[in-house]
Amino acid sequence: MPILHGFSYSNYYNMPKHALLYKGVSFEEDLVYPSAEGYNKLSPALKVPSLTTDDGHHLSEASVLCEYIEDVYPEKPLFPTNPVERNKVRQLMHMAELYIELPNRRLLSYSFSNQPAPEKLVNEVKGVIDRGINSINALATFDPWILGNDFTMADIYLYYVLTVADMGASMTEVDLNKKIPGLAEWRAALAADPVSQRVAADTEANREGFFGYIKSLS
Ligand SMILES: N[C@@H](CCC(=O)N[C@@H](CS)C(=O)NCC(=O)O)C(=O)O
Repeated sequence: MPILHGFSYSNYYNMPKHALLYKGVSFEEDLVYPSAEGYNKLSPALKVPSLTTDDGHHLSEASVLCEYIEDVYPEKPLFPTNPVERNKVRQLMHMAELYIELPNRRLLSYSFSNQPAPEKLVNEVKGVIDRGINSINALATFDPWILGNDFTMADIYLYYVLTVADMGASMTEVDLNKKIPGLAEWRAALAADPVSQRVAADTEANREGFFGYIKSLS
């Protein structure tokens, strides 16, 4: 049985977790924070999530785990078979990560400590998010899923990226729901899914543990 390492408050952890749950794969969860002794053996970059495969190999980086899960558990596919469509899914995942997740992530420490972020930083972040908005508007149909009829890994990826975008939004004042037509309805539909609800409940259950971990670092 594969073991998913990390903690539920991590939006990156929740991406492969949602994929495993969606596909009905049995897996173990190992609650671990990146500063744990020996974690570098699971993730050389000391990032959550990481995964130990059935045969004992350690993999890390959320998008890589998502691809691995698809390769090893092809039932209930989350990537199309057509190469162009398959790459559109990957394109959307990359764009969501590079232009929505990562800029907003630069504001997380300010959000966690309730401190205002420097204006220069907020402006830099907003510039990158604009690219993300244009990219998603160019590719997504939200009809009903991001790329059309089939629910894909891009749906899972963007859904959890938005968790961090929500935290950044208090500082950037960028309302993605207004800037990306269809996003709010799509997000509500996905939030109602039992897998999303299970992941959300686990995230909430880890809130105290996660903030205790953050406190222990300072
Ligand atoms: N590129 C990594 C990023 C994952 C990431 O940033 N995870 C956070 C938790 S949400 C983490 O481990 N942070 C610890 C740190 O940066 O030291 C991935 O795709 O898995």
